[in-house]
Amino acid sequence: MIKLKQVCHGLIVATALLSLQQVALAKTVVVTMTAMEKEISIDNSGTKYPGWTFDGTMPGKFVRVTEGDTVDFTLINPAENKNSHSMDFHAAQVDVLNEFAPVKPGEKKHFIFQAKVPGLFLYHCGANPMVQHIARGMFGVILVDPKGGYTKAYPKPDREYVLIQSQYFPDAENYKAMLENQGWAGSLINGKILHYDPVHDPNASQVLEAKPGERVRIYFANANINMPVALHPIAGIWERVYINGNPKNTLYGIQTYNVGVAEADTFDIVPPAGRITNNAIVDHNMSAALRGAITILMNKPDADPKKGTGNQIIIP
Ligand SMILES: [Cu+2]
Repeated sequence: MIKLKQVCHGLIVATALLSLQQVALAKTVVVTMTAMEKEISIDNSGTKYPGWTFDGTMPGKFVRVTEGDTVDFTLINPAENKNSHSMDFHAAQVDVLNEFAPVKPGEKKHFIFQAKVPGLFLYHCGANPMVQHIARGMFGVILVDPKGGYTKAYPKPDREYVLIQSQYFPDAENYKAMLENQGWAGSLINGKILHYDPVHDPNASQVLEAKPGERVRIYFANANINMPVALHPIAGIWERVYINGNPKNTLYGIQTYNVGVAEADTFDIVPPAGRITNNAIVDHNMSAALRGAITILMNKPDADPKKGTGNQIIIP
């Protein structure tokens, strides 16, 4: 009887220690972004566009935290900007009228939230007219890695890439056309038409790379204004799709997965071992593919070891 009590007591202590450890492991991640109304390039030949951006790039930076972490966020809107801007993190559960409120030029906004749900989430500016702020470039993704880490159900990938698709409206002032989905002339992948497709654009200098047989994980977000994305890896099959990037929502053996507007999902592909292959990751809605939503993944033994790791998870 005493022994049993001791065992129980030991278990309780161990459990308490474990939860203490989990609390201790959760960290605060400080994220600062500056709204920048500046000219950007929307293709591989340098075509200029009057962007509205977070930190000067479309998309904004890749934010990565672990489930349970606290995000300590500040948005700076410099006085030289003409418009109010805001931040809407889809990973946050807060008050739209408070944390996500617009910030006037010359002001800044600070808020914190706990990233309680694992997965891949869009973030974007929500200032009025929101359609224009997103179309002009104010979006990105935040990845909340599951606190359990890699498991059999969520295996460690060999390479990771972020791809964010959005629509290009050349008339940046005409937000009414954006609302009606009129006049869109390009599909942007990480801010550029045919960004990683030298097959269709001789000016493209980058592709995604992996070695044959490696597990390649694609974090994909749909930042379109009005159109879903039919994501398909030509000459391949998605080995798994984690809906919303959450390992609890896993599908297997998927040819095409429809990603709704403002949805972000995680896709694993494992190209065959022992041979060189290429995949073209496309939006199978042809109107989008042929306007720029094609990305080449090359699978070859001499794949650049840096690609799909570190600061090359979003290839510039
Ligand atoms: Cu904005």
